[in-house]
Amino acid sequence: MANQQQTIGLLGIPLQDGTHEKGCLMGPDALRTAGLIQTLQSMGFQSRDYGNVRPQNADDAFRLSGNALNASEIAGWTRAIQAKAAQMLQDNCFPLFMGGDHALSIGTVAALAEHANGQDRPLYVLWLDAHPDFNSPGTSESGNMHGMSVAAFCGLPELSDLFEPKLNCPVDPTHVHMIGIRSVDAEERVQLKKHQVHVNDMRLIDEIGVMKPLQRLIDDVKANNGLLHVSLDVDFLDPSIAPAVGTTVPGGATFREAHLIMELLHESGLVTSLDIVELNPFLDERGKTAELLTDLAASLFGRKIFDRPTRHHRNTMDRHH
Ligand code: 5AB
Ligand code: MN
Ligand code: MN
Ligand code: MN
Repeated sequence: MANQQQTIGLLGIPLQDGTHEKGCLMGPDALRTAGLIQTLQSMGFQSRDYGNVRPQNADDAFRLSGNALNASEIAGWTRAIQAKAAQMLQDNCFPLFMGGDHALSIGTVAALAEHANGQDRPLYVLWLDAHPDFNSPGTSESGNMHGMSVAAFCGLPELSDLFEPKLNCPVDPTHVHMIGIRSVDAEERVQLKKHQVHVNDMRLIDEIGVMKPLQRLIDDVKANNGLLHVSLDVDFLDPSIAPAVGTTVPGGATFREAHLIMELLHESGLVTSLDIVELNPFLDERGKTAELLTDLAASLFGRKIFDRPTRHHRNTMDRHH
């Protein structure tokens, strides 16, 4: 649980082997350039930049059966990311992972789930994305592994060979809540239903807004004394405000919907880790996506437009003075 003394640890993950669109490897440096670290410091947080992680040596002979591009590279990245994340957790940091394509969450979430398990607490995941990323090598048409992250950390057997040693603590798929979904593959749809993932699609957001689905997650996490990881894919946002991503889908979250989610998450005091992924600076317009992501992170860590009476009193992510 983030508390007032907790240092925010930042890890760059310049991974792009999970996607066919090149440029995500520059994501961490674009976030640094946009002033993410300085912003958090100006809000009163201590921070520690762990630099950029390098992948472990991939085994050339490694293959997953089915359609999975760069599987050995992703396995090498996953192991390196798990090790770094475990170190950050050991240091008692609040881990903030800067991607890099979304395949990085295979490693970050695996490490976080293991850490949660060590505290006898369940890990919940808020997946903010246009896509559910619940493909496996048997269902994926593209073979791109950034579309398989959730399936991997939920322990689907087709992806289990990515992990060495094997995945100890798969995330319970019913603890994964997705918001922003608007592009689902046919087979993926079947798997999401089968595993009872909470999919809040954009149609639902159109109808009832973001507050109710988010409150459902918050209630669930509180009731079960869980840890909460937030994984923010740039394509969650509408492409008009966040063009710097290879997988744009029209009809995404608005500027205020995204900020409201972050503000409510802050007020909940429940968030214990964050991924910011899929930023492709090569596709950005004068840094505007990187700057928006920086502002969203600031909202998550407690930046407010104006003071207001809070609904909760457990503002554990408040800055210290
Ligand atoms: B992202 C697609 N479902 O599997 C696939 O950006 C897209 O991390 C995956 O959400 C998008 O290739 C992966 C068509
Ligand atoms: Mn994604
Ligand atoms: Mn996506
Ligand atoms: Mn449960």
